[in-house]
Amino acid sequence: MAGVDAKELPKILEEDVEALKAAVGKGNLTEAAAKAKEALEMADKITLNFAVTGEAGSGKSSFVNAIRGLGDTDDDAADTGVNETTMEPTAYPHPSYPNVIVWDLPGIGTPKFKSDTYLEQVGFSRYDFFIIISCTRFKTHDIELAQEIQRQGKNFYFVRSKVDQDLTNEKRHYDEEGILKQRKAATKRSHQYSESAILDAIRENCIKGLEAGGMVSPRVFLVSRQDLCNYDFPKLQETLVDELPGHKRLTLLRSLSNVSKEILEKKKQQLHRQICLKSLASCAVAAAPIPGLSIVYDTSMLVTSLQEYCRDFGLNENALATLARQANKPIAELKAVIKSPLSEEITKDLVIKLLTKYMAGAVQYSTILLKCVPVVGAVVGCVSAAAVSLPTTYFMLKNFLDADAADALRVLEVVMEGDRD
Ligand SMILES: Nc1nc2c(ncn2[C@@H]2O[C@H](COP(=O)(O)OP(=O)(O)OP(=O)(O)O)[C@@H](O)[C@H]2O)c(=O)[nH]1
Ligand SMILES: [Mg+2]
Repeated sequence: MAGVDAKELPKILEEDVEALKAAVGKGNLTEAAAKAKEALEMADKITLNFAVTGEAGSGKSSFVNAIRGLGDTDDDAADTGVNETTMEPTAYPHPSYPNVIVWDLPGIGTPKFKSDTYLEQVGFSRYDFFIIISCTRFKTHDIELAQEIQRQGKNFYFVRSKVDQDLTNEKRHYDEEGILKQRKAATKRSHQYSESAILDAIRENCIKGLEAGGMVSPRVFLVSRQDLCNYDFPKLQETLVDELPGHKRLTLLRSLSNVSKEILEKKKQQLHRQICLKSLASCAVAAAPIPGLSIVYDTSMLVTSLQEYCRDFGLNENALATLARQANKPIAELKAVIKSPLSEEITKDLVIKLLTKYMAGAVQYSTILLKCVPVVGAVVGCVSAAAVSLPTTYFMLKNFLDADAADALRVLEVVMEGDRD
C-alpha cells in the first residue's frame, strides 16, 4: 500500500496503552471495543481552563478572542476596546471545542483586586495555567502574581502584546528606504530599519525587567492580535501544548488555530496516537455486516471521526469562510488547494468506499501493525474477527488524517502568501 512506512507508525499515548491492554486482555473483541470506546469518551470529556490576566487595557480580551480563533466583532467574542474594562472573571468557551474555556480576568492591581488576594478572588484552583499580558513593561504586580502562581505549582506565560504598534511607531523614524531620518549622535536606533532588531530589543527589555523583579530565566512571547501567523504567537501555542500533560495536551491542541506548519504537525502526531483506540472501538458492533465488506464496522462512529479530523484542520465550509474573511482572500482560492473531502461531504457511503479501498491491503497492514504497535497487534493476533477490520480501519483513518493535515498546510501557505503581498 502506498504511504505506509512502518517507521512512521505513531506511538500510542501512554494513558491509552493501559486502556488498550485492559481492552485486549480477555481476547473478546466486543468487550475490547467497548473498553476502547470508554477510553475515547473519557478523553473527550477532559476540560481545560486557562486564565488571561494583566493590566487594564493590555489586550486581554483581544487575546481571549484570538486564541479562540475569533475576530473581535464575531458572535461569542469578548468585548474589547478602550473603555471595556473586564470587572469579573468571565468564561469564554471555545466556539468549536466547548471544553476548552478561556477566562478573561479583571486587571490585577486595581482597587478591587489587590495583588495579595487576587488569585483567591479570581478562583486560582480552577485554572490549568495563566497568561500574563502587558503592552508595555511587566510591572511589580505582574511579577508578584507570576511568583505566587509558581509557588502554587502552576505554569504561567508572559505575553507582550500589540507589537505591531511598536513596529509602526518605530517605522516613523525611518524613510521609505528604511534609513534613519535623524541621526542624533547618541541615538540607540540603528541606521537601517530592522524589524527583528526592534522585536529583539522589546523582548530583551521585558526580560531584563522581569529579572530585575526576581524572575529566573523568564520567557516572553511577543504577539500582535492583528497577525497571529507572525511574531511569537505560533511559538506560544506550541509551548502551551508541550507543557501540558497527555490528554489535556490533545484537548488544547485540537482547539488551536492552524497558524503554523509546526502546530499542524503537532496536531497530526497527537491525533495519530488515538487511531488505535478509534479503530478498535469501531470494528466490533452488533450491526448487520456491510454488503460486500463481510465485516462489521461502526460506520457512524467513523463518519464522526473523519468529520472531527476536518474540524481539527479547519476543513469545513464555516471554518474556511471565516479564514477567507480574515485573510482577505476568496474562499475559492483556499478550496482550490484542498484535495480531500470537506466535513460536509463525509457520509456513510464515503466511509464504506474508503474501507473497501483499504481492505484490499488488510493482510499487509496486519503484519505491519503486529510488528509496530504490539498492543494492537495482540488484538489482531488473538481475535480473528479483527484480523481484517482493525487494520483496514486503522490505515483508513491514518491516511485520511494525513491527507487532512497536508490540505491544511496548503491552505496555510495560501493564507501566508496573502500576508506577504
Ligand atoms: N494594534 C493592536 N491593538 C490591540 C492589540 N491587542 C489589543 N489591541 C487594542 O487595545 C485595546 C484594548 O484591548 P482589550 O483587548 O479590550 O484590552 P483588555 O486588557 O481586555 O482591557 P480591559 O478589559 O479594559 O482591561 C483595544 O482597542 C484593542 O483593539 C494588538 O495586538 N495590536
Ligand atoms: Mg477586557
